[in-house]
Amino acid sequence: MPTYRPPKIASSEITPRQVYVRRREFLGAAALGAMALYGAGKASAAALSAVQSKYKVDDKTTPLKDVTTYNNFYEFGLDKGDPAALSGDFKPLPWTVKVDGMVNKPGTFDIEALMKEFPIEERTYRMRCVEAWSMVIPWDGFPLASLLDKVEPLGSAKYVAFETVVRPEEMPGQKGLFQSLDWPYVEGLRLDEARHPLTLLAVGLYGETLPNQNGAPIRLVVPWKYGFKGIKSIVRITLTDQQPKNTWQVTNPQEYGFYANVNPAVDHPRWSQATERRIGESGFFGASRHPTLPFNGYADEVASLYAGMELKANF
Ligand SMILES: Nc1nc2c(c(=O)[nH]1)N[C@H]1C(S)=C(S)[C@@H](COP(=O)(O)O)O[C@H]1N2
Ligand SMILES: [Mo]
Repeated sequence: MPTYRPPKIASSEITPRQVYVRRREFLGAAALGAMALYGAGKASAAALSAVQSKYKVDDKTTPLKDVTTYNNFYEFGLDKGDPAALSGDFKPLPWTVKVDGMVNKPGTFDIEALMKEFPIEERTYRMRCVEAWSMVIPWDGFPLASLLDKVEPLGSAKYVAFETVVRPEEMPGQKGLFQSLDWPYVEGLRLDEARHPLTLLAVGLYGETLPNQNGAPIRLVVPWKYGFKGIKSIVRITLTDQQPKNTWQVTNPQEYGFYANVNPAVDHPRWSQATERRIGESGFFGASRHPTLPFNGYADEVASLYAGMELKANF
């Protein structure tokens, strides 16, 4: 029952008065309670023993404080500060991920067991949001390919579909007075993209388990694509021969596509994608801007996946 659909634009770009007023009503006293809990949630972050990986960009990493307080996670609200402030009630453990569909060995896997089974690597990736800001984040995780190998995709599988948990009792954005997106949040990759060695299932950042606001306990990281492909708090992964739906394309197909490869040559209909604001860096004229690179700087590794494809049409 979507009672209210926001305009086809992120709240960071505009906050219509209607949304703003309803947000304030809905936050009310509950927000204060959640903020207190946030302190407790942070204290529960556990150290990870990760091995350094060769995947490491030289850019200065974004301060932890920015990585954990400037977030997009609409299940917890529309503003950048909402996920940190309102995710204190969320319980990331215990957790299982169901992997099913076109595979030989479907299964439901305990996340803590997977973290013991697969070596955890630390990889510093450039991350680029479709809203023209970016961060540089040291993620801890294992390649999605490791999990896919375990379930043995059938030869006929062509895509991988992902689904976020639905828990309105713990995720205030899922039961707000307004409906921002259709839940669950869903995403998808082509199977060759999913198997690419850069594609990571992150379970931590900066050497500690993932904070709730960053997608605890397990989220996708695909560094050559816009940030929205990085679906958080994953409960299901399904191998399929049909191109999966993805939440932002469903919400606004004119502006967001399936591929979402970072491309400075293809502007968003309402803003340029040529440069990006690097969060946590400030310059004399405000946050410093960096040129946006094709495939977010990962062209050498991934451009061949799209050989012969018209990238303007397949945005
Ligand atoms: N389930 C879910 N996953 C999500 C989102 C969301 O709203 N819900 N936002 C996406 C967007 S737009 C971005 S930019 C990244 C932000 O990840 P970060 O907060 O860890 O930087 O998460 C992505 N994954
Ligand atoms: Mo984003």
